[in-house]
Amino acid sequence: EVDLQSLKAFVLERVLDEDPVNRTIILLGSFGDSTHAIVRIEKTALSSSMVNALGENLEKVEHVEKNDIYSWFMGWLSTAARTSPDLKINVIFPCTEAHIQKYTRQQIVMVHETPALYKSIVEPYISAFPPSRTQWVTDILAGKTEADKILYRDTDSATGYVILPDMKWDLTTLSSLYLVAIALSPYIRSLRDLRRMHIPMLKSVRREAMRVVRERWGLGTGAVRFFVHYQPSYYHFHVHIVNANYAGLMGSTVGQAHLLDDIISMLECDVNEGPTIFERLTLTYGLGDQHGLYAPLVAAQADVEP
Ligand code: M7G
Repeated sequence: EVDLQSLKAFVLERVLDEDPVNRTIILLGSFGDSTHAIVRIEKTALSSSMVNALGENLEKVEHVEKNDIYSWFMGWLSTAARTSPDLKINVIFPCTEAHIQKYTRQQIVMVHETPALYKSIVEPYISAFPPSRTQWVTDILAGKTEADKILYRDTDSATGYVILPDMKWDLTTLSSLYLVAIALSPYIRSLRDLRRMHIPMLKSVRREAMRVVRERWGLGTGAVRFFVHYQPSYYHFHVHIVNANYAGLMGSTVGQAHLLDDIISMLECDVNEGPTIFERLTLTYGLGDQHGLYAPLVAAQADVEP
């Protein structure tokens, strides 16, 4: 159990990544023993209540510069103004080498994954993950964790799924609303496994998520963006559901994010007998140099005619 005490005891080993635009920093370290922990720290969004009473809440300002009609300052909030949290902290403990790789700043290279490369390199890579990698998914689906957060559940074992807030979301800032829909079935590991028979489930995710965000948060039609990652971090099928206006979003990069609406449409257009569209497509995406697929896929690119 990670708590304030362990966070206070955190010993930094190195900074894995930092992003001044998103106001995040990702640290690798430990809570005093040899077990690695990743701590991701993000400055929370400004709450309107704080800004509404800016006059009362500002304790100190330092003047930086003035030029004609332009002035800029650094400001400090009074302790009394701190009614909402300053930081959102995500901890992965104990973390694996795969987590360290994922959160380490990386050089990206675009690769083409042909169906043949999927079969020879990617499919074995996915199959090699131990089930413990998606223990958090299993626990959610079994109702063991985050049970009080479930927003919708379709219990059909083949076509069912759950919708709940993504751990990326702070649960309050509507403009960065982030939910995730997770299929109950473990047999769809990624985009590559989607078939026409999954269309009803995909449409149901779209419909029910729209209903949930309308009923709970008053968001209208078209207010959220549905997408699927390829490559994902976790090979248990899930759909990202994110406020369409959320711009500062990593993870919606071209190549990695595939619109759910396009996926549904592609499956619907795919009326051929034989291998289905996601078995036939060459998929192109960026891979970081720390990714487990980087070395084999980059090496194989010489044989690919894009
Ligand atoms: P992904 O496309 O596999 O990987 O998405 P990404 O992290 O590179 O985007 C997995 C999604 O599940 C991400 O949006 C994660 O933030 C989210 N997620 C991961 N974990 C471990 C949890 C969790 O334990 N609970 C919840 N609610 N969401 C999680």
